[in-house]
Amino acid sequence: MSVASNSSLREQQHPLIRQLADTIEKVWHKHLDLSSYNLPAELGYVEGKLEGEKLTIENCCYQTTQFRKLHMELAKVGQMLDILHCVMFPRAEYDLPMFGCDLVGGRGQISAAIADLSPLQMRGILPSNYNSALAALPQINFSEPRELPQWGDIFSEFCIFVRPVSPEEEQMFLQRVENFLEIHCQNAIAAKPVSSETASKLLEGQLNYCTKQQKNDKTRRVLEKAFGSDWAQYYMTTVLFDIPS
Ligand code: BLA
Repeated sequence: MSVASNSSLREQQHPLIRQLADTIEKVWHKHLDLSSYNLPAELGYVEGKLEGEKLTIENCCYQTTQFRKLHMELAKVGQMLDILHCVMFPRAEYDLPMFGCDLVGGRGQISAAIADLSPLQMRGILPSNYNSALAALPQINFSEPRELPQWGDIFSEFCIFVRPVSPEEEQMFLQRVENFLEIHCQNAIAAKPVSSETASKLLEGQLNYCTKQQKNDKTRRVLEKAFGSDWAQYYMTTVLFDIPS
């Protein structure tokens, strides 16, 4: 799916979502050698109805040497709900964490802003180069931190999950996600393939990550209400959090 076809929906989104979508694409294009990734044809652009409002979903997907899938999705439910979802799925041959980000807002207010570089090795340990780079970022505080749901044990100690309450906090979040992406892309392109033993552990970690994310009832409910439960299940397990083979 081309960048241009995403622009229409992007222009109607909450400004923070628009800015974050632009930032993600900017950093990807700056560091990575992007190849196309073909989603099943019927899933690039999707429309449904949720409580009488139109739900529109636009997907943008790439792959690279180090990533089996780079996925960014923008969704909009009438004037009620704006969503940005982004996940960078590493290939198991590289010891890289999972970048994930979700922004959910409506009526001018972002209610959930979450971003993380999540460890895939057992016992939740990030690769040491990530640990030191992330620990070196300036300390930031948000006035409304949010509590992670039960399945949220996949996230790292560097995870940010907040309700940004001001333009300043929105920009602080945006800046932090850009930092995460810069650190991630720079480490990814320098990464060397790992042993097959390590790769199978990383694969298991990715399986665990995707399985936990599939437990997000809030995401599921939006999709179920608009498209039915079978489609929601199909979408969550093939597009949002497909388990690698
Ligand atoms: C929360 N996700 C939510 C919420 C909605 C969605 C409506 C509730 C917002 C709130 O509580 O304020 C909906 N998110 C969607 C939909 C899509 C989507 C419909 O991406 C896609 C079409 N979610 C992710 C990723 C992360 C993530 C990659 O997709 C994290 C890296 C996290 N979203 C996440 C978390 C919550 C959330 C932790 C809060 C869940 C809770 O409080 O139970």
